[in-house]
Amino acid sequence: AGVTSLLEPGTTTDRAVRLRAEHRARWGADPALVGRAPGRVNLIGEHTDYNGGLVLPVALPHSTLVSLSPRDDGRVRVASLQAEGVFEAQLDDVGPGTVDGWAAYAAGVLWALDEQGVTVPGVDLLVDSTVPLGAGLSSSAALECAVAVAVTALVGGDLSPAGRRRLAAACVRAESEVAGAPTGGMDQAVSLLAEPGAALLLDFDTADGSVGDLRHVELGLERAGLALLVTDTRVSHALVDGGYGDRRAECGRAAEALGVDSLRRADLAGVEALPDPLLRRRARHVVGEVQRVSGVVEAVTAGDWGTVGRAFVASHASMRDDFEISCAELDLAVATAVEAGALGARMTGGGFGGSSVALVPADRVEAVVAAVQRAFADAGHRAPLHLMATPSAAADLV
Ligand code: GAF
Repeated sequence: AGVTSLLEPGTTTDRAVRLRAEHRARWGADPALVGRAPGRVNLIGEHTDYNGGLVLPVALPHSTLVSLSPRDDGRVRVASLQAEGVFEAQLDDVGPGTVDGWAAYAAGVLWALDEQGVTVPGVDLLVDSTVPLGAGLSSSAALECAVAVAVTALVGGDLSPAGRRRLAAACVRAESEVAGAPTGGMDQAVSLLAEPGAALLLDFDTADGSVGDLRHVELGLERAGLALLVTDTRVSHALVDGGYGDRRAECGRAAEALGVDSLRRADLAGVEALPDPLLRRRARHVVGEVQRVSGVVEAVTAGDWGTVGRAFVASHASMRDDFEISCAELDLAVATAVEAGALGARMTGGGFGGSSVALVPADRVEAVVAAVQRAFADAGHRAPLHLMATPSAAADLV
C-alpha cells in the first residue's frame, strides 16, 4: 500500500454540484443553499472536555455537505448519498426519544435550534460526507454542524464567532438529548471554530461545561516538513455504546471523591491518594492529559516537535493503561507508526476502536502507511484506512 491508498477529502465545489443535482432529483426543488462542516482529529487532550479540561483538535479537510430547501408545511425529510432510506417527520414531533439512527444527528439540530428560540421552517435535507463514519473522526459532529450552518444561513441568523458558539451548544444538545450520545463539546466547537493551518486550543473550565477561552495555535507543519497521518483501524466505535458513558460516570465519581467540581481542579498528589484504584487510574489520566495539552502547545510554539511526539506517546500509554479505552488494533497502529519513523502517535477520539493520529516527517508518510498495512495483515486484522489530516477551515456555506 502506498500513498495512493489514502482516503481523499474530495473537492468541495465538485461535490456540491453533484449534491445539488441529486437534491433536485430526489426532492423536486433546487436547494436554497449548501452547508459544509469538517470532521476533526484531536491532537491531544482526550476525555478532558467533559472534565473541564483542555483539548487541541484540528479540523479535517474531509467534510459533510448538507443541501437544504425549505418547505411550508412544517415537515422535515432527511436522506444521505451514503445511506439507504429516508427519515420523515413533522418538525413538531422531533425531539428526545423520537428519532432513531443517524438522522437523529440532523433532525436533532432542528429541535435544538428551536429550543434556542430560532424559528425553524420545515426542510428537505440531503447529506454527502467524506468523513469516515464511526471512525472516531466526528462524522456526527460534522453532520450536526453542517445542518446548523445551513439552517442558520437560511433564517438569516448569526454566523459570527459568538453565533458559532451558540450553534456548537445546540449541536451538543442534539447529540446528547436526541441522538443519545453524551458528547463533551470538543467536536462541535472545532468543526464550527477552526482555522486552516492551526489547531484549536479549547478550555472547558466553565460553570456549565461549555467552551470558555479558545486560541488558534498556528502549527506550521509544512514548514517543519511534517504531516499528520490518521489511521482508521475500522474497529467499530460508537459513542452511544456504554464505554464512553461509563468513563464519564467514573470521572464524576473521582471528582466527587476528591471533593472538586471537576477533575480540572484535581492535583496529582490528591489523585494518587485516592483509595479506589480504578478511580485513581481514571483521574490520573485526566490530570496528566490536561498537563500534556499545555506542554504540547508550548512545544509547538517553540518548534520543539520531538517533545510533541513524546507527549503523543505518553498520552497513548495513559489511555491504554490508566483510562483503558484503547484496543489491540490501536496499540499496533501506534507502535508500528513510531517504529517506522513517526515522531509520535496516539489513539484519538472517544476510543474503543476508531482512529490513531501520527506526527510523521512528510517523506516518511508512505513508509509508515506501508508498515502499518503490513503489521495489520500479519496480525490478521482487517486492512486499515489512512488519510492526511491537513488542518482545515471551519464549517461554512459552500
Ligand atoms: C468524543 C466526544 F464527543 C468528545 O466530546 C470527547 O469527549 C472525545 O470523545 C474524547 O476526547 O469525540
